[in-house]
Amino acid sequence: MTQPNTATEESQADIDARRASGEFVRGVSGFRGAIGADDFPPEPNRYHLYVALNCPWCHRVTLARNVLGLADSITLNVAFPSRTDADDPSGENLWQFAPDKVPAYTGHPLPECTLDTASGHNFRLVKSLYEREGSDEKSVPVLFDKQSGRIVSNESAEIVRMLNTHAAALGSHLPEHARPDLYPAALASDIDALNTLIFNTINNGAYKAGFSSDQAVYAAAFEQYFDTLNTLENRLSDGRAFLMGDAFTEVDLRLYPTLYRHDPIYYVRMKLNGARVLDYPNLWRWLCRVYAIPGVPESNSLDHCKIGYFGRSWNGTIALGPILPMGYPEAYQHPALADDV
Ligand SMILES: N[C@@H](CCC(=O)N[C@@H](CS)C(=O)NCC(=O)O)C(=O)O
Repeated sequence: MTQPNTATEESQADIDARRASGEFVRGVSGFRGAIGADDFPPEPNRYHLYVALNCPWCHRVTLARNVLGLADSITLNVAFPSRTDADDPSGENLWQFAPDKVPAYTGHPLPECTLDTASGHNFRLVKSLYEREGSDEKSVPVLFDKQSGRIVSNESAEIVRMLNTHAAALGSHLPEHARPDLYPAALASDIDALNTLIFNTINNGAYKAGFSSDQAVYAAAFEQYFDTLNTLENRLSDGRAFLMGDAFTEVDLRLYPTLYRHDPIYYVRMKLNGARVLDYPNLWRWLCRVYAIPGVPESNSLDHCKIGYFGRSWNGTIALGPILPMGYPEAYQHPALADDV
């Protein structure tokens, strides 16, 4: 069995036994093509992303697309936040394109949701994109080549990296001096090391806590999650703006989707109620600082996240809080809230 890249995926060893014992174990993405390889040259207006906004892995790629100035040259389709139900003829738990669907939570269709506008088949399900390639995978995000009609990649960590590497050739509207370099060579090994900690204890750790049905697994994930929040809080205590220093990099981009979801969703849904991000002054100001970067607020929707995470929870009702000190995501525009805690 190939050694997992621990910054991107978790060990698959004894996966059936671990899952049977109640541990949530995330599978590994099978499509690992790359823009820049022979069959996928970097060109403007050629590539497309299929995402669900409640998915934190998709959030990585919508963030990269926006902050790298690629929103005009890489098109995007957004699946409905709730997957198919048990009575769906094609099966349960499948990502669907259903822009007319009306969630009880909003009482109106979700403006971000779209049909499949890229494959030329107007597929109802993401699964159909994979079936065309003889695969039984069904996950999002999917980076798709509109010219060849093929899936390039379904691994968010690698999609973020290739968009950063080829941003100019892919048609970024940002001049180089105004475009962040998410993976500067000089910081590469430090970024990889911190990515590994954050992937295992925060990004995937949240699922290990919230989706595992074994108390010991949950407790270990809970402890590691808050240990890492403490580590990051201390790391930011020297006044640095971002995790690697003055510049926003990939490690900030990969931490943000989890902390953005923590107070309004994970605190309840993943039973990570040890503390709010608001209780960590440096981390709170960092979260607000990232939220203030052009393109970041538009990269996601808390409504989609709430419908996706709570709509499939124990009784399907959507948690409305927090309301104090104020509602979310408005609170992310108020770094000073941490002063009053
Ligand atoms: N390693 C993948 C994970 C993607 C993933 O797990 N996506 C979830 C949504 S949050 C999904 O579609 N799961 C359905 C499935 O895997 O069948 C990545 O980072 O892109």
